[in-house]
Amino acid sequence: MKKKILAIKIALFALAIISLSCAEKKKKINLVFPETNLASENIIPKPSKIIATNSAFGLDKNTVIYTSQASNEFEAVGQFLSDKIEELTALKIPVNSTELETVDRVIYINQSDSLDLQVKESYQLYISKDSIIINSMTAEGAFRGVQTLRQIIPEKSNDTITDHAMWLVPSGKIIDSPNFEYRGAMLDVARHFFSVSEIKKYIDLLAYYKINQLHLHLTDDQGWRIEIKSWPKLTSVSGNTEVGGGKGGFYTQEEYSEIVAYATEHHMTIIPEVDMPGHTNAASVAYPILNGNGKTLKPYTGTHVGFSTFDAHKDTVYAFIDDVVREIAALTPGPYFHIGGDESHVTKKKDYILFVNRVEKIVQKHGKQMIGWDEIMQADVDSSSIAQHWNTKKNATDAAARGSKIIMSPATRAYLDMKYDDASIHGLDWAALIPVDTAYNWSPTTYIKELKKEDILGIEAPLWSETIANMAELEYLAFPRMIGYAELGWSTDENRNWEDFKIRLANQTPYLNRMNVNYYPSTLIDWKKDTSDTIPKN
Ligand code: TNX
Repeated sequence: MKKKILAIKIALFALAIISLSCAEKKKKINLVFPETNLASENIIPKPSKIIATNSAFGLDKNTVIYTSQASNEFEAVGQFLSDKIEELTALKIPVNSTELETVDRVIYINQSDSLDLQVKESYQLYISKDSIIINSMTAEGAFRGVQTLRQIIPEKSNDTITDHAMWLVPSGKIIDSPNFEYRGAMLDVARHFFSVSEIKKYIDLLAYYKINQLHLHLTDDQGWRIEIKSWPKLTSVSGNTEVGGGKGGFYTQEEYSEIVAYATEHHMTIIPEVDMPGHTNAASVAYPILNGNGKTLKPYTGTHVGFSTFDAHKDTVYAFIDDVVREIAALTPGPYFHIGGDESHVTKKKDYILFVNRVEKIVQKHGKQMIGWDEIMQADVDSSSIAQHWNTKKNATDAAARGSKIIMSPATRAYLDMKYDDASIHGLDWAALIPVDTAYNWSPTTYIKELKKEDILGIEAPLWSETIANMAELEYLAFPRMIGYAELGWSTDENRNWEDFKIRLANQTPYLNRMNVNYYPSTLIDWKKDTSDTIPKN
């Protein structure tokens, strides 16, 4: 039955293409395109396979988008593509319109069960003179394919081929699949607060490079950033402080849901982090009963770490955590809840272990999978819980030994808050200086040689915000390094090469400028200056 429906779908689609290309032949038999080369386009992350056919698809006012009707999600991906084409070209491309009169060419976003599509994010992109077809099993895969397509639509139209503007998309075939299922960025909104609109802009930029996880570090010593209705003082008292004495801020539950919904539209998972038992001064200032360090509490706006802790022996603490996890889990469609667990220097080791063991049960009770910084592996955590490696190799190898997956965020390679070099105006340097090439030139698979590829869930680049207080400063540290981390997550080691990446990165400036991104203009990169030339391959 399923096969029959599929056959009908394919036949209908073929008919549409044939009738369109007939119309094309009648009207525009003479379209002659300059030679193109899909294989030398500046696509990031690098796709698994590209075969160029050296012609072009002419994107113009007579192009339409059709999508699979398998679910509404495919139509939403088509609408997303149409919106992005409009931002770039001002063309208004209809999606699933029923009026076929003026159609010359079609972009078809197709649900496919082809065995060549290995995982849900895999896609195939076929570009010919008459049609562009994106095949994928899921809307998520189609969305990743759409990002590739966006990257190969030129900034400028060609106005000499026909009597109206046409954007020439190089023809050929791209077969693509992610190397890691988890490709993340983390933003610390606790040390400095970032608004909903700033986070949305970060999501826009991350999604363009196929990042699929955004981890929000929502609480720390300096502030608590998410409304918890059953413990209102968390935000009424501790939502208003931040590093350096600024005004801070917090997300109401409605605003947080708005971020989650925006991420979902971009096929991105929001991972909430409530850091504990350390990094909890702000929570204890609001509710002193939680405090376990025996000291007098006051708001903290400095940048030291490791002085605060919850009391691991009080039932009230676990009742509090149960409420917090319950309320946040209810706003979280994604599978993960991050409990922090780092740098609990004033928690006794046996208390730390007891605490993590109990909190894991709470996270599981609310239907989520626990992630924690690598220290959590000192406790007796379940193999379903995930370690985020930032510092201690032994914690990562212990995680693998017990069957837990690992997210790779080694501070010396993947920390976006490290300075690029001595001239950097923002950032810290306790782990390393991380220039753009060092950020790119390592492998999440072999960085800890005792780990196997299967032990690793993926990569995440954390951006701690002690030294950054606004979007321009965030962008300075995140870009261009984040673009390299996106490639480390998606492309295989065999398919990555600094010399080749460097050129593709240099050619991101039209996009970054259009998005008004304050990227760090590293002198390691020969940045493309304007939109009329392309930095050539050697
Ligand atoms: C260490 S990395 C921390 C954070 C700081 C960061 C600054 C980790 C799990 N903890 O609390 O913000 O260094 O680079």
